[in-house]
Amino acid sequence: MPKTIITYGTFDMFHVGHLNLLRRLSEMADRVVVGVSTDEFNLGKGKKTLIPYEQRAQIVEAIKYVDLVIPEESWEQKLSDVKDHGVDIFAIGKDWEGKFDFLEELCEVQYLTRTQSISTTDLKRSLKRFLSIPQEDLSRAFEVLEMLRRDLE
Ligand code: C2G
Repeated sequence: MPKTIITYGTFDMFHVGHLNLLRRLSEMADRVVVGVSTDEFNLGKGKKTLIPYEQRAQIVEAIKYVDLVIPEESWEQKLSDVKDHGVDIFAIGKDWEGKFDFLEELCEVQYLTRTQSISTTDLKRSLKRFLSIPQEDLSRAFEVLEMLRRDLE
């Protein structure tokens, strides 16, 4: 019997950590279903995404390891999703360890090791740091770069 696996996530600023997780899921089952958190649901999680839901869902859908994308709109939907999609395995990163054990009444639950040294939070922090550089410092930096470029010509 082909196996179905499901996971959920925001997948904002898609990076290699997200890709590694989705690849792992495709190695654990024949069919991969991904619940992508809607913008409204994320606000409830205290998360404001940079990339809107429609685009995040399109990106995840385009990943070759993924067979189906569904919107994640509530915490409660997981039980019915597992039933509706005939899920055999629920898997998610270890940052959620123990949080979804209640699903064990319906399917296998696995918490997977995360990819080290990459996260959307860190990417956002770097972007914020870059965007907080005073305008005059940025223009000065570009002037210096321009002079260097001319010298190297
Ligand atoms: N992830 C990973 N390695 C990283 C970063 C993320 O393996 N370096 C995994 C996370 O553990 C998660 C998935 O990628 O399983 C998606 O991560 P997020 O987009 O941060 O998902 P999150 O907002 O935690 O949403 O109902 C559950 C939630 O929807 C999970």
